[in-house]
Amino acid sequence: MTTAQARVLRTEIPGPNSRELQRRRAATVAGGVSSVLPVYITEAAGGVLHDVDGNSLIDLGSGIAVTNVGNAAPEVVEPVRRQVAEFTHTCFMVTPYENYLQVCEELAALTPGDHEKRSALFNSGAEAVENAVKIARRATGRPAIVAFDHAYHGRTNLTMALTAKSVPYKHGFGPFAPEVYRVPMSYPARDGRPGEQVAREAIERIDKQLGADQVAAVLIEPIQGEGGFIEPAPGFLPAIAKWCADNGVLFIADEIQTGFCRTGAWFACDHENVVPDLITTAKGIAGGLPLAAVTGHADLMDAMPPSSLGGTYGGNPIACAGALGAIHAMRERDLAGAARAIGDLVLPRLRALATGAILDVRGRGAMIGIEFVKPGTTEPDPELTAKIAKTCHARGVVILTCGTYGNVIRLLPPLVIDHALLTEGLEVLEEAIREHTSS
Ligand code: PLZ
Repeated sequence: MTTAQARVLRTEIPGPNSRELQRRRAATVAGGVSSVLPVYITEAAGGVLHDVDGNSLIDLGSGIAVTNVGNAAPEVVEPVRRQVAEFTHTCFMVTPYENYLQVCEELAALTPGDHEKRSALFNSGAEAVENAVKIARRATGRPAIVAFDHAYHGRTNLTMALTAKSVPYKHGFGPFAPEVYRVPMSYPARDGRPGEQVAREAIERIDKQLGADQVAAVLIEPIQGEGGFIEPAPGFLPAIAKWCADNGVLFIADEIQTGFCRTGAWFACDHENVVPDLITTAKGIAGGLPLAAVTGHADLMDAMPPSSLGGTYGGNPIACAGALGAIHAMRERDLAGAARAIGDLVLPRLRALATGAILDVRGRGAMIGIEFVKPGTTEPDPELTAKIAKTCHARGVVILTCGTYGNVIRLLPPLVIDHALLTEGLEVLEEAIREHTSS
């Protein structure tokens, strides 16, 4: 394993071998599946990705907030290796095994709130969200689910309905699942309003257009991910959570992107002491192995009839071994602290970039966004954003964009990233921003 934590550029990016693979791909992989940066990876470790042309790229995306513990983290690799040699699969619904229980024990201990909890394990974030909605509807006997502007919850039929953005996620893929209602989200950089005020507007919308007694759950990302790294103004989440509690509506926190130390706490809800009734997790939970969970109040979760939840692979033992290793690494290496240190390093530097093309630099811990606009306006500038990202890619830094308007660059480095490497990646980004904004 090449573990050198350095950026090495031996060819242009993508190099000839990647371009050749990309040609092969076109003849066999479905056209609807895209890659941000078609550089084909052979190995990865910590915060570096090695490609088929001998280049090493700096990873500021963590495979979309997954490899929080670093790529191929030894704490994940070793237990996974052991598990895969012992047994690969039995199906927990057929003959169970202990590490599924251990993951649920960890989830009970780590997720917000000290109430008694139960968890069910699944394979993907979307599957966890689907199940949280199933559980909420069955537990309350109510049909409606409330979601927010800019929300992202997945690409399956129900989660497409819950996701806000049409292109590329939804357009032409309907009809969508019914009984999903959308309300305004607090977006401080654009609405400039106190959190409580936006929450009141959202609640009034629900009360007037729907009626609280029809609502099974309010589903929210405590900091929105794909929608633009939107951190609601203080007071917004607690006000929504309180209304839910007062009205017998379940508060579901989708912490699939924000969870597992990413924002400088185990979960983003922790920052405002919000305790969700149900929480969905995935991504960072297992250091790169596919695993997701719904965790919630014991009475809600246990109200589901026998055999009403499950799936062939949910809580696969290899993924559970990965999760236990990843959680161990997060705890032992204090990766929540590491995320805060990343925020402390990155945010001031980005905030010092004086350009009228930046509307906002925001973030918590190692979940950081830069929103680009036409200078002097609030008009989103997705073209500029794409150009900056492309320049970073060409120089060997993997950077992702997001946002309803496609105008946010987001940084999601592995939490174990070497600070010298992170700084080098940042310098590339800063230079790209300067080049494309100085006219
Ligand atoms: N909820 C908050 O961020 C996944 C998706 C990228 P899956 N986000 C990355 C893409 O374009 O498909 C996500 C999320 C939140 C749910 C999901 C869905 O998780 O594991 O991708 O199904």
